[in-house]
Amino acid sequence: MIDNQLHKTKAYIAGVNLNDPNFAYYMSELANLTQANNMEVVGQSQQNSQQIVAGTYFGLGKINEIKDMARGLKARVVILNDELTPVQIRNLEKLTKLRVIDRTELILEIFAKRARTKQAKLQVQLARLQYELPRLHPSENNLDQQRGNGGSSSGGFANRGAGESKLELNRRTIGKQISSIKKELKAITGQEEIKAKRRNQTHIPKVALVGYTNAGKSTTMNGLLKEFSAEADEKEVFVKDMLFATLDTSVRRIDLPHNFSFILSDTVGFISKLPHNLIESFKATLQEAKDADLLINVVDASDPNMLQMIRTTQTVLSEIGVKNIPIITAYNKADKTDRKFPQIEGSDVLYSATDEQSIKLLAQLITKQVFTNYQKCELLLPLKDGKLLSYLHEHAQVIKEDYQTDGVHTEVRLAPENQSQFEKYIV
Ligand SMILES: Nc1nc2c(ncn2[C@@H]2O[C@H](COP(=O)(O)OP(=O)(O)OP(=O)(O)O)[C@@H](O)[C@H]2O)c(=O)[nH]1
Ligand SMILES: [Mg+2]
Repeated sequence: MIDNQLHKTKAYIAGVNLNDPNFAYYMSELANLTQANNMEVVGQSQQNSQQIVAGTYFGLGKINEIKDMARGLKARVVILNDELTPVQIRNLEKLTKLRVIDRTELILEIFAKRARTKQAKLQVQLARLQYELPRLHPSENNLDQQRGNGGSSSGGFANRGAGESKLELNRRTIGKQISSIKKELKAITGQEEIKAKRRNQTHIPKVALVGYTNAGKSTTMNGLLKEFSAEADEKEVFVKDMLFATLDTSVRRIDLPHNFSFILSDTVGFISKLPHNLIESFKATLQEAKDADLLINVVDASDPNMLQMIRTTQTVLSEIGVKNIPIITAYNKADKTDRKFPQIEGSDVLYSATDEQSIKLLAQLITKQVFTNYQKCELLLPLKDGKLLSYLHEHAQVIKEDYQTDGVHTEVRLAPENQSQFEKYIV
C-alpha cells in the first residue's frame, strides 16, 4: 500500500490571536482547508497579541520560533490564518526561508483544484488574478513562476530594480487577462440570466440550499430528486466528503404530490473568512440564493462546531446581500447523532438527507413555508379572454384547465399578489 502522507507537502499552520473567542475554531478550519489542499499539517503555533505587526504579521521572536519548529518538522510551507499584505508575506518568506501562504491563497488553491465547469474555472481564475495583481514582485519576472501557478516564490527578494520593467509587463498582462476573463464570464452569465428570467416568469417558487461546505446540500438535493423527480438519475448532482465539492449552481425542478412544484438550487458552500475576491467573482453563481423565495440552511448536526457554522453561513449570506428571505434551518446528518429523527421543530427540521422519511418531511416543511399564502381555487374564465389563462400560466400554478362551452374551468393555486385580481372569476 502506498502511504499517501508521503506524497503530501508538509505544512505548518499559524495565526495571531487578537483575543478572538473563535480563534481555535478558525485554526481548526485552517487545518481542514490545508488537508483539503492535499497537504499534511505537521504542527501549529499561535501568538496572542493586541495587534498584528504591520510589516511581518508576527513579532520577530514568534517568527524565529515558527521557523525553527517548522523546519524541524520538515515543513515546506507555513500557512497563516488571515489574509496578509504582500509585504508581510514577502518579509515572512525572507525570514523563515519557507514558502508562506495566507488563508485567502489557500482557499483559492482549493477552489482552483475543484473547478470543473468553464464558468467555475473562469471565476476562480479571475479571483486569483485579482489576488495576485497587487502581489507581483519584480523578481518574479516570469509569469510561469507566479505563486498562483504553483511556483514557489521563496527566495525572491534580491534583484529589485532589474526586474522593474518586467513587472510592468506582468501587470499589464494580468490586467489584460482579467478583462478578457470578465468578458467571457459576462457571455456565460448572460445566458444564465436568460434562463433565470425564464424561471422567474413561470412563477414557480424558488428554494435555495445554502450553508457551510460539506453539510450535505447536494445530498439533500439528490434526496429530493430521487423522491420527486422522474429523471432523478440524470439530474443528480455531485456529492463527495470534501470541502467545496460543489462550485457551480445546479437548478432542478421538484414536483411534489398535488401539483406543488418548486425550483430547487444547490450551490457553493461557505466557510469563515471567504475571500472577498471569490465572493465577487462568484456573484453570478450565488445569484440563485439572492433570488430565492425560501432558503434552506443545511447544517451538519453531528459537527461539534455546528453553531459557529450556522453563524458563518449567516455572515456570508449578509455579505452577498441576502436579506429578508425566509429561512429554514435544516439540521442534517441526524443519523450520526443519538437524536430521534426526522422531526420538525417550528420552522426547523432534524433529518438525514439519505433517509426517505426525512426527505418526505423536509418536502412537507418546504411546501408549508412556500405555499402558506397561496390560495387554491376554481375559476371560470371567459373563452374570449385567452390572455387571462396565459397570465395564470406565467404567474400562478395551474392545476387543471378544461375548455367547455361556458368558459375555461380552471383549477389554480394563486399567489397572494394575484388573488384580488381573479376574485370575480371564482366559482
Ligand atoms: N451520515 C450521513 N452523511 C451524509 C448525510 N448527508 C450528507 N452526507 C455526507 O456528507 C458528505 C458531504 O455531502 P455533500 O452533499 O457533498 O455536501 P455539500 O453541502 O453539498 O458540500 P459542498 O458542495 O462541498 O459544499 C458526503 O460524504 C455525504 O455522503 C447524512 O444525512 N448522513
Ligand atoms: Mg455540494
